[in-house]
Amino acid sequence: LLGKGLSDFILSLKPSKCIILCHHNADPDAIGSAYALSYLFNVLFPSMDVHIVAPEGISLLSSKLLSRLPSIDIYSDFDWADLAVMVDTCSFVQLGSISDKMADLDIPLIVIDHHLPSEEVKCKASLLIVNDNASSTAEIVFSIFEELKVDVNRDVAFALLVGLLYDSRRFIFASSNSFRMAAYLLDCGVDYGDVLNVLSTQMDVSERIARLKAAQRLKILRIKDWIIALSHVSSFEASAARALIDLGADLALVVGGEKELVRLSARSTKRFYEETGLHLGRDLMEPLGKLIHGGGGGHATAAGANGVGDVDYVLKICVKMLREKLS
Ligand SMILES: [Mn+2]
Repeated sequence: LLGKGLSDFILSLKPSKCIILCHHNADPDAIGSAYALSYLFNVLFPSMDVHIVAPEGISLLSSKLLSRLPSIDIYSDFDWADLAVMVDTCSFVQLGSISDKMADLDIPLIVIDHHLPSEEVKCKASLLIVNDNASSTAEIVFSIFEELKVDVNRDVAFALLVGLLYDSRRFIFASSNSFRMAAYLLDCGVDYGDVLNVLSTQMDVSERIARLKAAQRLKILRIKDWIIALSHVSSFEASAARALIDLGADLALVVGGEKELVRLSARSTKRFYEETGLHLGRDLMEPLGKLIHGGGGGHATAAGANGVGDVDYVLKICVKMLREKLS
């Protein structure tokens, strides 16, 4: 039993100061989970001091989440503690500036995560609460509340639901347990619209203009049954390529950069990769990078290259290679 193990372990230690550690650029799952845990610890161990430590800062969405919660200090370092709890963080490297300090520190360490811990963390941890089937760390933390029969208040419910939605990518990676948890948290009085609001981001104006320009300058090419979209922008070529995929292209090639130095960003749908076997990094961007006296590479459906040449030249070579590969 996760929760019982956790509370028994802490009770046996009688710590006076606990730090809850979050990974670099802590995301809403890490921060939501840390917030909920600090609440839980305050209820269960009122004499224990609890500090949330995010050594490499928190993400923009996390600060939006925090602005909706009762004010709580987030520290960037700590001088002393006699218990450490690492949330949503599976290696010490993710702790950035305090990673060495943590690796050398000799205090009990509890790890709560939905990623499998690194060997180093596994060796160091006194207690591992890890479930890689959980959608999020928030889901694990919620199960601890449930098991220990500690009521979540509306703020904790809000923080956990934001964490769950963020990491499950709004229920794309979710189990029946995730839905049960969400239903329970909504019944605590959380407004679902508010949760979605925290997670919605307005894209930067220059990025939106780049995407629109990519659409305006679009050339459409059919190779067999595939729709290929070609375009160029001065910056945000990767975002523009993603946007063209959203518009309906099977493959998008967008050149970015000024004058002779160019960057090419390629994106394809999963279906394009599955049916053609064309790996954008290996089959297209790597050889292209060499041809344009630069470099290239990447993943199967997302890759890039940079080098020398103008927009038309680079796209022409790329399309020629594409025709050869697809025929
Ligand atoms: Mn997570």
